[in-house]
Amino acid sequence: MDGVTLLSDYKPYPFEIASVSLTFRLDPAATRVLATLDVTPRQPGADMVLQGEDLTLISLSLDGRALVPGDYLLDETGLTLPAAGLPAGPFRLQTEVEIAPAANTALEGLYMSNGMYCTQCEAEGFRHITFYPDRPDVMSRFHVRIESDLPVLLSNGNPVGQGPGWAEWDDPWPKPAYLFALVAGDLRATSGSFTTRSGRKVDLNIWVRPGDEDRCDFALGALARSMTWDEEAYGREYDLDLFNIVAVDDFNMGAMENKGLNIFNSKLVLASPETATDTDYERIEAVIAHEYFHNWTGNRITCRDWFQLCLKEGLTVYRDQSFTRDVRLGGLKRIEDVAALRARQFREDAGPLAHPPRPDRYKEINNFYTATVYEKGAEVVGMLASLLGPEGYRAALDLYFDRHDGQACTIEDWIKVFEDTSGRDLSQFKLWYTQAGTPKLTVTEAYENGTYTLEVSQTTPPTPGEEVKPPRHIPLAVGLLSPNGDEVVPTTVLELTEARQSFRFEGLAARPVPSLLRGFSAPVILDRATTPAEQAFLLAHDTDPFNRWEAGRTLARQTLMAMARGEGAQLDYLDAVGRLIADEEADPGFRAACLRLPGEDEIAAALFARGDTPDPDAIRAARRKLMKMLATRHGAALTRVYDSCAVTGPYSPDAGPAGRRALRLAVLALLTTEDGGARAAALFAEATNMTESIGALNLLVAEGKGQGQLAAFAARWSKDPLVMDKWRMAQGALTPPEDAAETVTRLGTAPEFDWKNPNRFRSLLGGFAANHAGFHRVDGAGYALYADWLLRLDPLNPQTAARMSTAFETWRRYDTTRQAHAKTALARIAATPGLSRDLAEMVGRLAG
Ligand code: 0A1
Ligand code: ZN
Repeated sequence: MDGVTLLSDYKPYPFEIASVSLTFRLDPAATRVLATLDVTPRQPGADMVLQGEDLTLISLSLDGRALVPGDYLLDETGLTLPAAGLPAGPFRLQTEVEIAPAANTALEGLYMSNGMYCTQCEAEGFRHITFYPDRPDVMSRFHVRIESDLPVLLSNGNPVGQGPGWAEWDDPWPKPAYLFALVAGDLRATSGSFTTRSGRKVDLNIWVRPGDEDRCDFALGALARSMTWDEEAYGREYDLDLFNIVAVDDFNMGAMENKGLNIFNSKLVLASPETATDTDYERIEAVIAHEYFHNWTGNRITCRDWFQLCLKEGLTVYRDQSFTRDVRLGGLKRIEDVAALRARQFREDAGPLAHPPRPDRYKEINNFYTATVYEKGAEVVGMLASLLGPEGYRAALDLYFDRHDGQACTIEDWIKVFEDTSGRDLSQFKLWYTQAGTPKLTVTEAYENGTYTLEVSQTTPPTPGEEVKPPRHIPLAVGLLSPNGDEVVPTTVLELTEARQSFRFEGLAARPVPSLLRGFSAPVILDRATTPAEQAFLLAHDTDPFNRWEAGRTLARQTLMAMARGEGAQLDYLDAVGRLIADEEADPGFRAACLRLPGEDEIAAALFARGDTPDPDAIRAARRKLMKMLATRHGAALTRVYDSCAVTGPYSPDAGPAGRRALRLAVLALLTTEDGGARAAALFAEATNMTESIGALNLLVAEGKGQGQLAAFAARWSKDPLVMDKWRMAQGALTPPEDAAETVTRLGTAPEFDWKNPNRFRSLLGGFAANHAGFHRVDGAGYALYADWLLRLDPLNPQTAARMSTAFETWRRYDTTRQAHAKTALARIAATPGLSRDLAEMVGRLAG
């Protein structure tokens, strides 16, 4: 098939490369890379294929003998050495190539960012550095020499020598090329140390540009917390004497787990109270943990091929989510994770880009760093943990590390450790990895003579290329409450394996109220006829914090759906919110999560799922109207909360004060619909931290106000691009829809807007894509503008252009006028000559 890679075509690499030695003579326009590969053939008669793209070959030799063009084949994908010219035993292959890091705008391979050299090799970036088997199952020991006048020269592993203009590094752990990293620049370290529980002292450094050193302390603390947690929760220790983190300004993703030398997008390292929000702090801690945890789940045990990406990513996300739950407020974290899963992964699963956590084909692997691989991959690990219980899960993980350390593995290997430790057959469970789509559970119930029966049926709608969906193995956590609110059956995990099953609970004194899918025990959609009164009851009484929130969310969503169809608001909802505002016992962060209304995209998805055609303008109007109704009805109580829960004293990003600030802002969002923005303007004027400053500004912008505050903010922060990203994001995402496209155009054409930097591009265009009614404007102006920007970015940075194209994944939900505009925009992109493989694959799938 044309340009398609298939899982079923996997073949082991026929050569072993025990060690590789690299020398980099750094130069912005003409860097020389000399590579020496020690090769042992494993399969007689095999050609040796080395990937290499955009490399100028200077020389090539085998066991010291120079090769000439007739000895090899060179094309735009790489170099092939025919078997006939290769020795039968071990040999040494040497290459020299030239590359141009300063011209590398794709930010893949070796590139420059603000005068510093850095690398990004996952998934297939190493082929832009030198000729090499650029696949994760080829693991070798790397020795690296860097020659440059820059003061700081870093690579993986341990430093083994340095002098004026050079440094050498040696990584004792064999690794695939995607974990290679090099950094060179004028950098400053914030340093610390960590002693592992077996007594190894590890030096920790966070490297940043001069001037940013004062924003590294939080990240350094987060790293030490992660190291401790992995020892305690998984028994995993760090395995080198040095752990370096480098912050770079131009980066396509969040961060990268290169062995001993993590490279981070600077927005996920740098934090100070004045410049970072509570959410930024939480994210920084989670991503530091995520990359650190990869040292075992990803680096020591890696993936056999890129189809197995969720082996490392799903597990590592599960690990970082568990870490955050342990170090912050667990119940609230689960709520945030599920809200994000639904917003991104359920949306993906319901549209043209749906794919299984382990896909079986791709054109461009970079397009599969998705919510399904990461977040659904984590849910699948969480289901294994709840099916086996904490001890069973830990036993399986211990076996995984014992059995597979140093290997490149598959999902089959992973499932086998769970089968071997539990004695259970998980072949049906494996469908979670190999099939796309979100199962729907339909629940009916009966109560008679003290016996309560739940009848559960499951179906999964077809997804692109997958019509037949057999039943899945689903853990369904259930509790039962008595009518007076006591828990009569504590959480029990039911296992669904059939299309239809029933479960009986006996000896009950009265008909219970069920609390289903506690803790969101499986990534499914629950469909059960329920009344607003029952949801309000659960919101008040459920012992499971997730389900309390879920009940409130369901009430809010149903009210908003009804209002978007022109019906009135539900009184049960309005009253339940009143009780919640007054409930001083409940955690403030939890109350904040309950007070935030579902977003416009979530309402649109819910309407579409029940067969309606969502109208973005009606949805927006309904949401604003409901906020106003809440403010009118509960104004006095809201004002009391707002006035009484201000956080004073020195700033701390901990969950306690962050939750109080979140509650205050959630309350302010409601009050702002009624007070003309007076309180938000006052908060903006007096705020001493970014959480409140940008929180207040967001609310003003959403009201179509805040021009003065926007100008003041820009005047204060114009020299700080990461802070200005928040300013751009606010305007892209929240400017009222009629003005949004024009605002984005104005900001995007301003001279200071460096759209080639992915953070800048994402803040403005990603913000705009989240402006539901603005992006989906009925005249198609939103789609057209967005397509223009994707086409502008694609020739320079295909990866980011392709990722951002997912804004179009929901176009089939809307009316035929909007659909026609979206199709026109996608067709215009598809018809553009020279489109990257990344974006071409995405628009093909989006339009399909
Ligand atoms: N493995 C990293 C994510 C990552 C993936 C691809 C990249 O470039 C294309 C960069 C980073 C992680 O999970 O954090
Ligand atoms: Zn990861």
